[in-house]
Amino acid sequence: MLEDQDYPKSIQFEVQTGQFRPLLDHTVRRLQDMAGMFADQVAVKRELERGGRVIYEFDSHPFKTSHSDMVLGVTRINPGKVGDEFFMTKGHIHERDDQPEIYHCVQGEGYLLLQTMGGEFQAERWTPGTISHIPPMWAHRVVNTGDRLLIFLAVFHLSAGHDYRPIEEKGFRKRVIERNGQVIFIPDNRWT
Ligand code: M6P
Ligand code: ZN
Repeated sequence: MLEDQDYPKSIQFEVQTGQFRPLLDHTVRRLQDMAGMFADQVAVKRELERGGRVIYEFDSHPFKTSHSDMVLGVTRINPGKVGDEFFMTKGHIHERDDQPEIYHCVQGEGYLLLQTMGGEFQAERWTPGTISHIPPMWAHRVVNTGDRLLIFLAVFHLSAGHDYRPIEEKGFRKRVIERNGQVIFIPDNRWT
């Protein structure tokens, strides 16, 4: 006998707003939630005194069954910078070492940064329609380098788990900043 949760289900995704219906789980990340992740701490302090902006929001919709649980996520990163560094997600690596993920850029432009624990680094350029496979054991962060909202979908297994510590401690090898109107990558000095 199948249980209720084991029947196929569909939800609705609205491309323009980047929102699901029904919405089960919503998280807002403001500058104060990730203040240590930006290089320019003078700019961080100045921003926080003014209240701190919302950097990004994400919604997740777990499809739970009695056997295996997938999650659909959508993240909306605001356009903006802290100092000269573009708004980005905190970034994480999966707790389980056998768990990949797929990201799909729906709107906006930027980069997906990927990194192994051994320090291998890769950046994928994103435009609307880019779909990236994140293999197991690669940490991942998305940076919005455009002037509009960057919206991306994520598909992963609920059991993957989120480990934020390695990124909180050492960041990614490269930061994405604006210099003279250009988007450039500069090394994070914790890696040199
Ligand atoms: C995507 C998925 C989620 C993740 C979210 C925000 O929707 O990868 O699992 O939580 O982005 O990213 P982070 O957890 O790095 O803040
Ligand atoms: Zn992930």
